[in-house]
Amino acid sequence: MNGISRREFVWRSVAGTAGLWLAGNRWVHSGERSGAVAPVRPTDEDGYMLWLRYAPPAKQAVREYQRRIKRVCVAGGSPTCRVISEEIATALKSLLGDAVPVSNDGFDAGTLLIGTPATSAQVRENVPAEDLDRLGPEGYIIRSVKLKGGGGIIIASSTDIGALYGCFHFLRLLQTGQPIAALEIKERPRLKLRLMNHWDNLDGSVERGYAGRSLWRWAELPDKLGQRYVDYARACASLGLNGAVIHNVNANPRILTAEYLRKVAALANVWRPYGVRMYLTANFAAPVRIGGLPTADPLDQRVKDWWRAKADEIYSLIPDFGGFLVKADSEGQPGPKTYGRSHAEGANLLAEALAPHGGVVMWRAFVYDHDVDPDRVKRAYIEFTRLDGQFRANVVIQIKNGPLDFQPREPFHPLFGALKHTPVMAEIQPTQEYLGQAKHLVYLGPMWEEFLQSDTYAKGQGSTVAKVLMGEVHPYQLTGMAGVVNPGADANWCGHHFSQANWYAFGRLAWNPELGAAQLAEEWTRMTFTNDPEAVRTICRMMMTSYETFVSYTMPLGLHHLIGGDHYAPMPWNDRAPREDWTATYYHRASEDGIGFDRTRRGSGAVDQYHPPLCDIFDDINRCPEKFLLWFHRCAWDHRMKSGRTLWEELCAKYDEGVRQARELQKTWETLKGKIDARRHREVAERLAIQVADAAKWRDQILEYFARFSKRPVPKPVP
Ligand code: GCW
Repeated sequence: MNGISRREFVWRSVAGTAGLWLAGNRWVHSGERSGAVAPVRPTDEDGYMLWLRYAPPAKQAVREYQRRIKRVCVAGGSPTCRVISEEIATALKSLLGDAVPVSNDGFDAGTLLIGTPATSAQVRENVPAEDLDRLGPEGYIIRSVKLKGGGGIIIASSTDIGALYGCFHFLRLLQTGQPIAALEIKERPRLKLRLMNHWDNLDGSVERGYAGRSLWRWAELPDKLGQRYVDYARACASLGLNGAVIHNVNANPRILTAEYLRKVAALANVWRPYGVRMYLTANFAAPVRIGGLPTADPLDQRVKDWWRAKADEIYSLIPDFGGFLVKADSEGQPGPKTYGRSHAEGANLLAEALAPHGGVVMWRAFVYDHDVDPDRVKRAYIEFTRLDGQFRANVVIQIKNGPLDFQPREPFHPLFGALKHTPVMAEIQPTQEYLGQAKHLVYLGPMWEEFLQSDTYAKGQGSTVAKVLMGEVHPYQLTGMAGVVNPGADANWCGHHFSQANWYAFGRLAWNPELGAAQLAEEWTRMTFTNDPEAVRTICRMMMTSYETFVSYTMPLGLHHLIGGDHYAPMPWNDRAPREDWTATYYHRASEDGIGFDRTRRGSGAVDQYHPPLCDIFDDINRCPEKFLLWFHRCAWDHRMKSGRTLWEELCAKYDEGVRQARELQKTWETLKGKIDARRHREVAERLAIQVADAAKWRDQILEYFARFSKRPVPKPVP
């Protein structure tokens, strides 16, 4: 971090919260400018601190916290306990204005005690071990207790990592100004695997990365380990994320060589105290490419032995290695099909090698070979439902939220709920590949909420995707959520300051997929920007409308894939690509008769991959939700919409509305000038200007193109 200590960095960069001034080395509320120290203008922030700025909330809340937290006791001496002590000391000093003593014993009135039954008699006395056991190794309890002369607070877990999660939860309460007088919080993660997925390459580039180069400096590893690796782990742990796949799914097999494994192990050592476990992507052809074998056939004994030895080697360096993520037989990646073997045979090969060490295989369902079905979105379902029950117990199928590819809006992937005997986990994409990348302000919380709350009807009403993921619909032993994430080497990690919210929301949803997008937006805003109630309301409103706004000006009414190679700009005319299903015309099929992909029973029949009554609803043009209309239906341009308008008129209106809403975002942001620090305000404003211009481009180019088919005039856009 440019040679400054983290503590110093906190002071330098945390300023700028509404109503707060950094006076010398201390936060003061405006109006409380003591004569001794001259007030300083809010300092610019670069966004590096993410949601861990620890800026004080409202004065009244700070006073309450000062009264209740006089000292901290972190029981235990493990590296994780040291991490807890350091985090809590930094945070409390920043939040409360004065250092709070942190030690490893003592529990009297005014103490915040953090520990486990193994490390603290007071935890044993006040928090029954059975209660903690019920919450599992990563769960925790935060409880107010009465003590002689006042109260105390206990953060307890059965493990140090659980205590760290509890500690971050507690700090979130303080950062967002919540009361802490009578705490009784019990938390446990609803999913086991909560993983960052980086598509980072060994040359430092990032596939679909929009925030600079890769965070992993391969040339410097394993010798040089900067503070940024630590801060990465802090950010992950603060959300409850417990692992990272650090290498692209388009995997270079060299990551599995001894040279790279040493580098990987060094990172794993940094992250271990934070509970962030290391995972790698495996190139299926590695036995040939780096092992010198003539084949990678999963049933060949030499291949089995090679993977077994490779797994042993990895675990000798990284004893808590998590496992492999595999993209096989997809977009040119090698896989078992080359040898006439199935995805199950491929996955089981790796699973057998990892099983003795407790590792897992996350096998991606992102496959779409055209010999399977003419409709791309049907292919993965067909391939994987055939194999249900054939996977080893330590295999989990990783499925993108929708059946195509992270489009602005897709119905949920029909594989959710369809696999009874094979655990599944969700893959979502905070990196915004198709959602404005790091240029557009698009908060994906509402999109993911829509996805997670979708009812699959797999076991009758209420079988939401969230419940499927939690193993409550089919009893999965493995559960999880992965995010194709956005941090890179940019100062603010994510390119756009608001893209940080997508990392944040993903992490929190991986902890509990039933959390609401609005709540997460508010938490993030308060911690990242300000606790000023009016500003919080304004920012949250912007965030909550931004997703629908983006859909409106890019691909409303179920349109999808209206892009070209960069996945950013409109390209509905794109009809040439190495594969037909990489064009835009394959999907929208616009002609003089109408527009849309017929996936009804008269068309590709994709509707029947959904459980009743969904298949019937999607199949019926009058009942299909209009947001999915052109995904499932081919409609005449004069098709009558619920609004009374024709489809063409509705399309024009949607695009125009999107542009207007984008302008609204920009205008609203202007009202926040002075309420947050100038630098972040300006940087967001610059991007909003790009967004507004792009939104108009999307509208104009798409409508002009479709007008050639509809033969109807494009209404004059609202200026
Ligand atoms: O979304 C598409 C991307 C590819 C990516 C692929 C995948 C890593 O455009 O860049 O490759 O999906 O998910 O495998």
